[in-house]
Amino acid sequence: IVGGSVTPVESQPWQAAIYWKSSSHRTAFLCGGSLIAPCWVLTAAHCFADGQKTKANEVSVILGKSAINETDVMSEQKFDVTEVIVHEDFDNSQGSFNNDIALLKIRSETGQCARETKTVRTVCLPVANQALPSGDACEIAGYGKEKQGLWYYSQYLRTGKVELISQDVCSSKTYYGSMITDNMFCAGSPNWSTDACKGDSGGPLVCSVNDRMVLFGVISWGDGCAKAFRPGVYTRVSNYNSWIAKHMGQPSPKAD
Ligand code: 4AZ
Repeated sequence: IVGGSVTPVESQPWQAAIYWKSSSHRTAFLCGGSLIAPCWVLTAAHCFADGQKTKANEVSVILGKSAINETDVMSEQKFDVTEVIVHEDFDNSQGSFNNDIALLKIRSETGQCARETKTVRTVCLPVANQALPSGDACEIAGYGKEKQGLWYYSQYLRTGKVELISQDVCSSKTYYGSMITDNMFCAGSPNWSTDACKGDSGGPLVCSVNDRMVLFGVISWGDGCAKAFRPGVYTRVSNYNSWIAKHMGQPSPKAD
């Protein structure tokens, strides 16, 4: 996150840290994610597009983590991944990421899913096709870079405030033009100071609705970080309610 501030994981308790265990048994930080149900983390498809990284047994997840290089056994919960479900229509061939969404099924060594604590809890999903007005303020979080070009990631979980940008503005020529599909939306800060950056992908963009934090976006892509007219681009989660329900093995919820 560029331009944000360090935050304890208690304020983003759905934040997941996703790791990749290579064949040489080295563990590397891969992406962010969000806990949407006790056994399920929602993240970005492009984190696993490498083919190589789609093997569930090479992926692990830690919840409740405030510092990326420190282990706090009291607040963290560690999981293996039993399923990596990448969206069937994920497409990175048009210069952007369309349908950049994936689900991970998590299971602890003792066969459990996540337990709710002060540092670990699920985030709400939006109602299907729910969209908020442009200009509404939301927040993003992650362990990604604090500036484009730095060779290291943030040591601590950070959060930043961004405002929703209308589809018309973001797909105008001064912004991203035709790279923006209906499955994406843009968000940035008015002076371009705050943005997601490398390493934040897969993580949450949450907005408050009736005093509940709702996961409207998955951090997906952008041209650099915190550049003028190049806001962060997010997967529009409210387009995927039935995809999520189908893959979590639940009947799709009725619209109210
Ligand atoms: C990345 O490389 C990335 N400024 C994520 C978000 C943004 C740019 C790059 C948005 O993971």
